[in-house]
Amino acid sequence: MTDERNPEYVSPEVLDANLRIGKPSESAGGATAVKVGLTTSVKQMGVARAVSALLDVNQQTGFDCPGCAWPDPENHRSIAEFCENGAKAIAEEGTLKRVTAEFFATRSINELSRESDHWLSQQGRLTQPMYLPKSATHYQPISWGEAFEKIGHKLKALASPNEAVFYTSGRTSNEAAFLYQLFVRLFGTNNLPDCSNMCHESSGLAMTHTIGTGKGTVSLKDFDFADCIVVIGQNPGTNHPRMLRTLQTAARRGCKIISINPLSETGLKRFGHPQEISGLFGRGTQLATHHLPVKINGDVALLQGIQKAILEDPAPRIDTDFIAQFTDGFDAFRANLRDVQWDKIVNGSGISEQDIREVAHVIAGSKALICCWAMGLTQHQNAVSNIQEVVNLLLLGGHFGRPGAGACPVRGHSNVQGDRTMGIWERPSNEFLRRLGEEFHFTPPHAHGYSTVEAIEAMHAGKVKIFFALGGNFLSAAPDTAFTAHGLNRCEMTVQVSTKLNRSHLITGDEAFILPCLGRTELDLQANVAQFVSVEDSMGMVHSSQGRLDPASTDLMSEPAIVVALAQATMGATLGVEWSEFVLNYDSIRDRIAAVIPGFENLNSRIRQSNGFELPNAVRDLREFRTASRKALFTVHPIPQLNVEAGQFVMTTIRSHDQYNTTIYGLEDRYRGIHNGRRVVLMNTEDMAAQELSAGDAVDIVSHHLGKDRRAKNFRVVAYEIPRGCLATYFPEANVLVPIDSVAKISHTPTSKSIIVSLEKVTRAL
Ligand SMILES: Nc1nc2c(c(=O)[nH]1)N[C@H]1C(S)=C(S)[C@@H](COP(=O)(O)OP(=O)(O)OC[C@H]3O[C@@H](n4cnc5c(=O)[nH]c(N)nc54)[C@H](O)[C@@H]3O)O[C@H]1N2
Ligand SMILES: Nc1nc2c(c(=O)[nH]1)N[C@H]1C(S)=C(S)[C@@H](COP(=O)(O)OP(=O)(O)OC[C@H]3O[C@@H](n4cnc5c(=O)[nH]c(N)nc54)[C@H](O)[C@@H]3O)O[C@H]1N2
Ligand SMILES: [Mo]
Repeated sequence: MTDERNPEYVSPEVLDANLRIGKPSESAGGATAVKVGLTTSVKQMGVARAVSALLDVNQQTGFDCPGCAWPDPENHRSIAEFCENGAKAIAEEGTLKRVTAEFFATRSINELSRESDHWLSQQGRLTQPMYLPKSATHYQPISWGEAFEKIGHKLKALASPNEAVFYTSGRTSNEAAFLYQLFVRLFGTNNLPDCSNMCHESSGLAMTHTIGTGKGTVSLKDFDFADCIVVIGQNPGTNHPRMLRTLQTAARRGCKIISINPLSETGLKRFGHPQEISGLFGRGTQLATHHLPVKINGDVALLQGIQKAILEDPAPRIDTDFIAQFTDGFDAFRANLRDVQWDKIVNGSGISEQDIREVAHVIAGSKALICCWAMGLTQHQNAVSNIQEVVNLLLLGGHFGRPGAGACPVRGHSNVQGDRTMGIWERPSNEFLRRLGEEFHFTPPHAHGYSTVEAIEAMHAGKVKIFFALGGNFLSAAPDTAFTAHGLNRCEMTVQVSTKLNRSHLITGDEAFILPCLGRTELDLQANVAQFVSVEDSMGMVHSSQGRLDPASTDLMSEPAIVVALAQATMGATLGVEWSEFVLNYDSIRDRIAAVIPGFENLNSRIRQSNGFELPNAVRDLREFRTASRKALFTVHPIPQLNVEAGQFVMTTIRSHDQYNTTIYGLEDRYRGIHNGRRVVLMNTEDMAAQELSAGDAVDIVSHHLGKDRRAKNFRVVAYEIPRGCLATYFPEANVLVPIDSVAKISHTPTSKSIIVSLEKVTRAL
């Protein structure tokens, strides 16, 4: 029996039998993107459902694409703002395949856990609530009422509310997120870790300290005025494909585009817009005018090199008025750069002094500079420094609070930014808690809760009894998969609110629940009235989202309804909180959001405007820096030195073109030329020769941290254009290698982009 409840935690570690390696593509988008997007949609949803869904996505009255948080253009959205990976995200949710009670009756969780992530992802939509009793081997159906009763009973019985952890992934709407954090705080804890802890946490904290806001400082229209755009540590061709259109428009105006990335990603080379004839059939527009193949985690060195080169000019082209009026710390910053030696910069970044000077020349000449970044900067030990160096670069030229310029952290999940605005955070500000408490007449808990990594450690220490997840796939997204699995196993109860089957349903506490919910694309009827929700994109635009597709099953609940039922089962009637009214009409939730969250005044009328509305942003709109000193801060950082021994490498973990985080759509990473497989490690050919490895060899990857080794078996070596000393492989297969105790300073984000590893050639029989 016990053996049956001890599944294997990670994907089966088997070599991909049919792996095929071709050449990386030279151009992104084009006819192939349309073909793949449409074929996937039709295959999953059938023609009628596919057409209906694709016509509705990101239209002013339709639903918000669950693909990414890149904003939609105002007023000129073409019919079906087409995006291959958006189409795939919609197809995954709109699929006709179903996971039913019979599915679970015939498969134990142990059997299911031996299936690959791809297989799990492709079984279709969850259709009814399921329950895994203590010691049982199979999930069984349960009614919604009974499920909430059991969960509520368990929550009420805890010795302290801090023994429960409430995770959120970033697809949750503002309405659901607001209710969820309200419930959790009324219940008595700030244990609200979220996917942001593993994503842009470093960006938020780095910017709050230096410029007084955790959000980006540009709007989409600023891209029309920029003369130089830096894209650093981000792969928009795959993860934010609609951004390529923005870059294309800028490139056609002659805007310089600088890519800083260890890999030369296809999406930054050329782009053919699928809605243009020339885009479908031509070679596409050249995007990046410069590409710097920085070493993994060489960004601080590189950015300091660029800044040093700018300041070394006898008449530096910097904005001295801005620096004098709006900033602090410039003298110390300049003194530090004077002392930094060029050989340290060149060694640290892997880029020659000449190439750095050339790019510095372009940036110094820019009158309106935008820097965009994503996970390539945020998931390192020195992630906060990485982002503060980007801020330094922008401050030098005064690129804040002026048209066409600013900081642009490109968010991942479609409402991850909104969830934070709604209060999903384990470290809420006192001001937020004060307003929440005043509106709902209670004293919210002030002690900080657990972040994602802290929650996993607390599970291990036996301090967490109940883990509740509103979306996401905590097990596979988190670092150190085996460690996280043991943590979840130690919980008494785990609950997953999900749309699709994933590994977090298989690695559970003593008792487990799967609560299936409506997705973005689906009609949400409450009391026979179609409801809509609101979301905030990466640039602070708030707009409505309303699904129209028939729900995957008649037994799904909406996320707001689930949160309300959970609250009622746990706390019964709460004075001053009209839980049942909230479900009947989401306007009543929005009224309370408007009362608590600055910038959301009159939400119910403004959300009904055709393009929604823009949240205020003091840096962008007023050139106001709300730091302690009311000045923007230059900051000084050491060039990081990772402890890499001979024969070891720094490895980054990346997304393929055919996945959404832990949901694996397929096995094609078309732009990188990798087909029919995912267990690959990309390696420089000179490193391969030095390690006596050939393309196609089977290797285990072993990570090394504080004397502890972790192993992921059976990867194939792929010769790739990547700087020496660097390796790349896919997330989430590699998460077993990410040490739980290797996190970014200040933000505690797992260091998934710089793992110290060695490769061991497989000698066992294959
Ligand atoms: N289709 C699709 N869309 C998505 C997602 C998805 O999985 N699929 N995920 C969503 C989410 S949650 C997020 S957060 C975003 C993620 O979007 P990205 O951040 O673009 O995703 P990653 O694949 O992690 O890519 C990181 C990029 O950084 C580069 N990189 C790696 N290490 C370094 C480094 O040390 N320095 C520099 N300069 N670059 C480095 C990699 O080569 C890669 O190009 O996308 C969102 N959109
Ligand atoms: N090694 C490594 N690890 C990483 C990263 C990395 O780059 N490298 N990236 C990190 C990042 S940036 C992120 S954001 C995290 C992602 O962490 P998560 O957000 O936790 O993971 P996802 O894979 O996006 O979650 C997928 C699941 O969400 C559920 N789902 C989808 N839509 C909905 C919905 O509308 N409602 C509900 N309730 N559920 C839904 C489905 O059941 C699906 O199985 O992973 C992090 N982990
Ligand atoms: Mo993310």
